Amino acid sequence: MARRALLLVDIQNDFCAGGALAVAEGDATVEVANQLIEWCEARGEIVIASQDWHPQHHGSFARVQGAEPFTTGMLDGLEQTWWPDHCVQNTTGAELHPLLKQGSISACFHKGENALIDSYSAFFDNGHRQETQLHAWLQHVQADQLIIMGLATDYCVKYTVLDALKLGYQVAVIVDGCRGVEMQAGDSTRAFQDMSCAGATLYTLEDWLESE
Ligand code: VGL
Ligand code: ZN
Repeated sequence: MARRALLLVDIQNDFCAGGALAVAEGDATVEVANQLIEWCEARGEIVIASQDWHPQHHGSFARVQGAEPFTTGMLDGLEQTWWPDHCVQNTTGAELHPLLKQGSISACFHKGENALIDSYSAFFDNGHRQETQLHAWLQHVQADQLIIMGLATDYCVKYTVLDALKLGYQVAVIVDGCRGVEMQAGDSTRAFQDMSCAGATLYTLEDWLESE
């Protein structure tokens, strides 16, 4: 039997208002997430989350590289954006948003723990060199359909969705549950197009709740 899981991507303080890498309207994703969590609770569907979880001196941090935040360079052979320090392990910034209904989250998957490489996808690092526990866990619970939303549209949501599709999951993306960094205007729109072209189905929360 097909099983579904709601995957909440990086709804963490540092990506929300007042955070180190705040995404415009990042907090607006929390209400959408809570409605989807309730929807899952009512149906006994699985809820899981990912957390960006960097060591203090992660190689993607501009400070570590002596670079200006939001410029780019090379990290371990891959093009890399240099970010402000964010989501440092065991700090408040790395915690899930306090208003997120976390009681039903049955597992949380950390990524970005290797200081030498960044990891936007919740499944693999950016070089596809190492895997998190996420795919194995989903296989174990026999989930083959994912509902994905969170932060940030143009980075972690996008790469998580693209990897999920490559791994064979059926993927629904809840568009109004996502917000983007938007380094360039239009990045979020292009990210949704990329996800859709790769096979994801895009829904608003309202569409999703009505279609089910
Ligand atoms: C993210 C930039 C750096 C994200 C994580 O969660 O989208 N973006 N690290
Ligand atoms: Zn990060």
